[in-house]
Amino acid sequence: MKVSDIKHPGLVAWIREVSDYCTPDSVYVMDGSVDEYDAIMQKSVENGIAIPLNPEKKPNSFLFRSDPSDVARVEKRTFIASAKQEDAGPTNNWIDPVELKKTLKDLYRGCMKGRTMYVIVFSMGPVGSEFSKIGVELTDSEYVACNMFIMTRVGRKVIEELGTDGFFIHCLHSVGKPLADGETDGGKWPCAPMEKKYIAHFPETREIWSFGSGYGGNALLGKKCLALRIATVMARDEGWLAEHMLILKITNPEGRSRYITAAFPSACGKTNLAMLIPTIPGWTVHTLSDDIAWLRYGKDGRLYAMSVEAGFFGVVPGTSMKSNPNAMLAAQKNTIYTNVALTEDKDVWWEGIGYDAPGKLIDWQGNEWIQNKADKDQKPSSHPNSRFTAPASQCPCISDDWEDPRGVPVSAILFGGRRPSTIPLVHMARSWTHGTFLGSIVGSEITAATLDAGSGIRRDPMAMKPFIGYNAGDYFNHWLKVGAAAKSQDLLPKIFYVNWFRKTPEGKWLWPGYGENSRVLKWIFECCDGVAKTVDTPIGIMPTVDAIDRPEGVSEEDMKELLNVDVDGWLKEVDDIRNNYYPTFGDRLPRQLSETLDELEQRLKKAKAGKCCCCCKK
Ligand code: GTP
Ligand code: SPV
Ligand code: MN
Repeated sequence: MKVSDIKHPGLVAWIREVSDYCTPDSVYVMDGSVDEYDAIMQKSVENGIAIPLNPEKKPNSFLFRSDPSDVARVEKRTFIASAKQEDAGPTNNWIDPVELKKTLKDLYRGCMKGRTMYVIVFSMGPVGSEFSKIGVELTDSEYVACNMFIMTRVGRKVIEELGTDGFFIHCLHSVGKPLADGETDGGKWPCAPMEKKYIAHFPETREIWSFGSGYGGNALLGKKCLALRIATVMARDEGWLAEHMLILKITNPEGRSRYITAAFPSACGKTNLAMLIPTIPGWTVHTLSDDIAWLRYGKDGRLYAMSVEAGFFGVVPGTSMKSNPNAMLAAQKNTIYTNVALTEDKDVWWEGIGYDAPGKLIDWQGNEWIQNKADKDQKPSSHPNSRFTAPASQCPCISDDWEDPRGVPVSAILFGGRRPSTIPLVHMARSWTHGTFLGSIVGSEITAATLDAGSGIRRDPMAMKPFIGYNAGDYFNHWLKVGAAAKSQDLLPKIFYVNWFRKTPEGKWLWPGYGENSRVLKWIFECCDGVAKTVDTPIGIMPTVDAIDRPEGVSEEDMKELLNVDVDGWLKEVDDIRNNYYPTFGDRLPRQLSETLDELEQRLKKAKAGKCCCCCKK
């Protein structure tokens, strides 16, 4: 399509302004057709950036290898440029928006020379849903254009929906590598050096300016930039929630379903839980989203979650027919692989795929790689953050209502992270406020190798630390306000804190995880029905030791350990929250949260003194 096919004067003017400034060789408006996708991908193949995979093994699929400096989101180079610094808050990098725009304009001048500028008109959420948001990404990257085609709804139908004066979020992106006359990428992934990368958000004007990175959430601007950072700001203003959550449907043996959302930090198991195959007979799970959910009240007063993406950008290493067959099957065709290894017969391979490397490989950096199991220090063939991009519709367990424009009514919200100790397998909040408190203290324990002086835990509130587009204290307050706006507290989802990552002192998993997590989902389902076996404890409502059937390999002792209330561990936790964590929010921290912390401490102290009224089963 051509720019003259667009009937929205505001959009046309912006496209002209950007193309005059960034000086691409040509401008191309995506219509969203498959032929167009093929043609754009072909261009990457000709540039040597994309490698077509064996059509008998992975039909219509391609491998990209990025630059070693451009392999993941870069939080250090991500900015919330609100007019006032205090509105960006303690969890964000801030630069004055006027200054940042000036810096970026200098970088953007002429930055698309030698390239095509793609106009991607996209919808986050099903096209036509009153809850969806339209964005327009202008990018000089074929990789981004093809990924956006899979991850979002793109092209003609969205352009029609936008009409002549519809609102859209301006998303500007450049890889930051202009080409000299006659120069090509020559097989080298284009990007700018780290100090020139900027992932910039202007929340008041709902704009995103990204420069210098072509990878993932830095460049596919519909995902973390729009559907989380900018969306959190819109959600605050409009009374809803934009969250880093999967959405799943779980159905019991009688055929009754409930919807559950879950927020875990990056690389902590959302894709795996969303596509889980229950090990308990008669239960099934279907997927609606593996990363992002938008939640708002329906007319019936219940909270509804809408899936906003159209594809999965999933972590590859560790994915196998054993750990996540649904993800494996979703990524068999029409898939983009990034930074995995290539086999001699042009298939892909990675660590944890479930079988040995077949012969000589080319690793993610383009070097020959032969598996040597004796060498425990061998560098992996695939980058730990290598990813697959696959259409959600190809997932065998996709839920038939995943594109419902109203979303689905949520029964339970789960928070979780990697916590080798202290946090039990599961506990339930007493109320929405208590649940908001639990979300606010989510953390993932980090290894000794990671530099994070102090507690050894990276707090990641609601799994949203890198994605809250405004002051995190205000965000907590917004959560409380949404809860208080419920027609009745009984209509609200119940909130749970889960932890699949408990370890023994020897460092072995105490809980097998993956499909076995269905046992915990069953207990959560029963809690929603009001029939679960529960016990009141100082930290919240927990399963009795016999409430959850034990998986093979988990002894009764293990189960007791998994469900134990570690009073001393929790008192340390309280101490860390009170002294190191909550003070970072200053006077923006809602009073209800510090009161909930006080209450928790009192309950724990009572239990320690042996005066606990409720749980002391030990
Ligand atoms: P993002 O896409 O980065 O947001 O990640 P995610 O939250 O979707 O994480 P994902 O499901 O891709 O899992 C990340 C890693 O955690 C993989 O290596 C998984 O194998 C591992 N993992 C997932 N679920 C479990 C579990 O229940 N137990 C254990 N031990 N590991 C798990
Ligand atoms: C995450 O980091 O949470 C992801 C990958 O889902 S990215 O899209 O790169 O943000
Ligand atoms: Mn994610």
